[in-house]
Amino acid sequence: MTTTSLPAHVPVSDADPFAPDVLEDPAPLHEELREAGPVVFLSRYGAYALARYAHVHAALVDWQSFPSGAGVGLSNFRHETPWRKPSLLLETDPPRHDAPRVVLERVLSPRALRRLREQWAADAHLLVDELLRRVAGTGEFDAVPSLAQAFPLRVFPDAVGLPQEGRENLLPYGDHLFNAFGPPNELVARGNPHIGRLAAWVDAQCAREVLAPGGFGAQIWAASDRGDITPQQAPLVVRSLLSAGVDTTVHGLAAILHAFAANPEQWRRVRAEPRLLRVAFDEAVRWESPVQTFFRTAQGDVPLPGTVVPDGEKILMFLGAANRDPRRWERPDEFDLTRDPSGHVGFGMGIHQCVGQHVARLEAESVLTALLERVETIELAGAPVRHHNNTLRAWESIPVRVRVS
Ligand code: HEM
Ligand code: OVM
Repeated sequence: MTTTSLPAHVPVSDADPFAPDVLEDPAPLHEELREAGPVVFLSRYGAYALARYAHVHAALVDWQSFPSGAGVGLSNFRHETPWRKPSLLLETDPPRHDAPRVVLERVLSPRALRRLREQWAADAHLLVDELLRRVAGTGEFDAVPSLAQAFPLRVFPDAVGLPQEGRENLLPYGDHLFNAFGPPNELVARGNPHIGRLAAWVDAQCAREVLAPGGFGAQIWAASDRGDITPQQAPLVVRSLLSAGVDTTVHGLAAILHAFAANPEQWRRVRAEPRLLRVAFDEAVRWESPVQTFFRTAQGDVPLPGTVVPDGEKILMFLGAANRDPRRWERPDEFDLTRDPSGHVGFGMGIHQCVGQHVARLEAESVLTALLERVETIELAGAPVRHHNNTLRAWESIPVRVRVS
């Protein structure tokens, strides 16, 4: 960006939201952007930033002015070729978005998930029992591999109907995909050598013959038999599940486990009042915002407070900053089970709002319910370590100590 192309009337920041120090702790940048004004121009990327709740919310619900079809990463599909075929959900606008969306809403509805409840509850009890037996001496373990990764990897690929072989590709594929929404920095460069092989495996799993009967994948193919979507669309809809369904829940579970370990009094509270668990996961998603950012692209010259975003320019929405905007939330930095977190934008808002959120909630409820029955206290047993990703707020390691009842 040259100074001649700086927009008038907008505060300008040369900060890099994807730099390692910001990924380590984005809070200082979030506050800076929220306080600078409703819209801030990011000179490094030539993109417009929204960090206040009201404006992030307004952009999310106005898909006509802020469409997704030119990509929800920094890359502008009007000018650049996407690294993979665009998603029929995430990277598509109405009317093309409608049919795939209706199909996935049906396959992942709370009603449809009822048949998984008992199985997932049993799986969670088994996992927690095995884990607590293994750590019986000290009660110490790393909550990331032992719970946050172990549970989704145990239940989600089965629910989709994937074969056993190659499941280890799911997390690295998602990690690269979420990095690729950001700029082509070091994180993306490190994934590039592997993504051809990972993407080939993911694409191959979307074929009808590969997917076990009864699973989410087979149900998507059945929807194409009914004519709800075309047989050409079915594999790409399956790909959305494999893209968005694993890393998100791993880091969502890590977020809630970290939230409780760092706030042991909140665990005591939910032990006393287990019905608080329902709100706990949404409060953790608000507090941590496992998906931190998504872009949109201005359709026409779009007026925003104090400026006009020219047609075709990228807008970066800071979901994590909106979810801690003091204009919207009291004591926003506190993980607090007595607050009402509804209205948070951690799952997005509007027509693209997370279609898998009931799956994520059921996974969290299964694991936390199993823990609640056995674990009296939980606390940090060491310094947790972040995993850096251009889009995801993630943990590499969360050492915890539990006392078992
Ligand atoms: C959309 C977050 C779990 C599938 C979204 C969006 C967010 C999000 C913020 C909106 C994207 C946008 O507006 O551009 C999360 C978080 C999760 C989670 C924080 C876990 C804690 C899941 C799961 C699945 C899933 C488990 C699949 C089973 C999708 C899909 C979309 C989406 C397919 C695109 C929907 C559309 O464009 O209509 N998610 N997600 N997500 N999510 Fe999730
Ligand atoms: C998709 C997709 C990929 C990544 C994330 C997402 C958060 C969706 O392929 O549809 O939603």
